[in-house]
Amino acid sequence: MKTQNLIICLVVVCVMAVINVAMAVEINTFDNSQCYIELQLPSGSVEPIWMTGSSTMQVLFAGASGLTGDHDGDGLDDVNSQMTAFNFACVSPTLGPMYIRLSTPLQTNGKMEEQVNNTPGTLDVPPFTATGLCGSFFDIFLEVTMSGQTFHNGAAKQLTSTITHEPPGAGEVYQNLSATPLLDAGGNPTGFLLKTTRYRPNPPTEVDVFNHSRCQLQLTTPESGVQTVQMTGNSTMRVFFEGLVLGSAQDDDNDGLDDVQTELTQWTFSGNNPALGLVQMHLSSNGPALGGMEEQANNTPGILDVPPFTATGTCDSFFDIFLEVCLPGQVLHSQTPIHLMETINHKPPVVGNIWDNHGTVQLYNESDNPTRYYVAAIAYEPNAPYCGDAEHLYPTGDLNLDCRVNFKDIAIVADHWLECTAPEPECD
Ligand SMILES: [Ca+2]
Ligand SMILES: [Ca+2]
Ligand SMILES: [Ca+2]
Ligand SMILES: [Ca+2]
Repeated sequence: MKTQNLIICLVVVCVMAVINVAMAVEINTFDNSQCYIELQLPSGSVEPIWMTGSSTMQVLFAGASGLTGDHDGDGLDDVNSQMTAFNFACVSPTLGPMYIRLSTPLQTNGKMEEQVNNTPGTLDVPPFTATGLCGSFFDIFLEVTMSGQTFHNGAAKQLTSTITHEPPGAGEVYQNLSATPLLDAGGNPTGFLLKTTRYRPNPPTEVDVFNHSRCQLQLTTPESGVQTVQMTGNSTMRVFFEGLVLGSAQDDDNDGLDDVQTELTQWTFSGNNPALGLVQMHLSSNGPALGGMEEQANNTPGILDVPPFTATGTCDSFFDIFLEVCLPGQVLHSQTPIHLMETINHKPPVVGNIWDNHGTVQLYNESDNPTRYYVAAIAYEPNAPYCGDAEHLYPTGDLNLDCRVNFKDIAIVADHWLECTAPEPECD
C-alpha cells in the first residue's frame, strides 16, 4: 500500500515536472492601453468615460510560443489565457477621479481559439502562421473606485475580440455591450451599471518627450498679491490613436469631427520668484492629466486632420491637469483640474504652441484644507526654444554655454591661464 502510494506520488511529481518544463507562459505587457466605459449612474443618466493605463495578459502555450492543441474537442486549437494586470484611471466630470483594476480575490481567465485549423498543433494566427483569425475573450472581475468608494461586478464581464495577431496588435479591440451591475463591498446593488466597455490593449500611441518646456505660472497669494513665476522643465504627452496606424482617429463624440484621447504623463517645472523663492510644480496624484484633440474640419474621415497625418488642418487640444505647487515650506495641490487649451497646426506641437488656462483653481494644503492661494494663470509651452538649439547656437567664446560671452567666460580663461597640455617640448 505504502509502495503503491509512493509510486503514484512519483508519477504525479514526474507528470507535473514534465508539464512545468513543457508549459511556456507568454507574458505581454501593454504600457499604453485604453479603456472606454459607459457608466450608468443611479439617476439613470449614462456617462461616456475614457480611461488610460496599462495591462498585462498571459497566454499559456504548451512549449514554444504558438504551440497548443484542441482542448475542448471542437477541432480548433485553443489556448488558455489570463489577464494579470488591468489598471486604468480617468476623471469623471461628475464623480471625479476614477480607478479600475482587477479584483484581487478572483482570477481573470480567458481563452483564445483559432477560427480555422490549417495547422494542427499551432494556433492559426500571425505570427505563428502566415494567416488566420483568433477568437479571444477574458472573463473579467473588476474593482471600480470612485468618490472614495470601491464597487465590483458580481458576475464576470466578458470582453471579447477577434484578434489578427497574438499578442493583440494596433487596432484590436475587446468589448462587451451588455449592462453589468456594480455591487458594493457587501454584494448589494449600488444603482451603478457598467454598460458598453471597450478595451484596447495596444493602440497605436505616440509618446512625445519635451526636454525643454516652459511654463509661466501666475499665483494669487495671501501676502504678496499676484506673483508671476517663469518656470522651465520637461513634459511628456501621449496620444492614443484609434485604428491601425498613427494618425488614425474616429469621431467618438458624434459631432462629425475625428478626435483622439491624449494625456500628459510627465509635467515638471521649477523657477524662482523674488517674493516666493523657489517654486516647483508637477502633476499631483489626485488624478491623471487627461486631454483630447479634435480636428476643426473633417476632410479625411478616419484620420486626424492635422499635419503630419494630413497635408493641412488644425486641431483643438486640451488637457485637464491636477497640480501640485511646492513653495518654500509648503506643498499645495488642486482638487479640481485646471483646463488648458491650444489650437495646433502640427502634431507634435512646435515652438510657439502655448496652452493657456480657462478658469482658475484654488489650492489646498497637505491636510486638504483650502488656502488663499489660487492658480490665476498658466501658459505652458511644451516645445520651447532654448540656448544651444539649432536657432540659438552658442556664440564663439561662450565657455560656460549660457549663450552669452561675458566675464564668466573670462573668469574661466583666467582660472586656466597659461595651462598647456601639448606634448614636450612645445609648452617650453
Ligand atoms: Ca478547440
Ligand atoms: Ca491550428
Ligand atoms: Ca468628434
Ligand atoms: Ca478626419
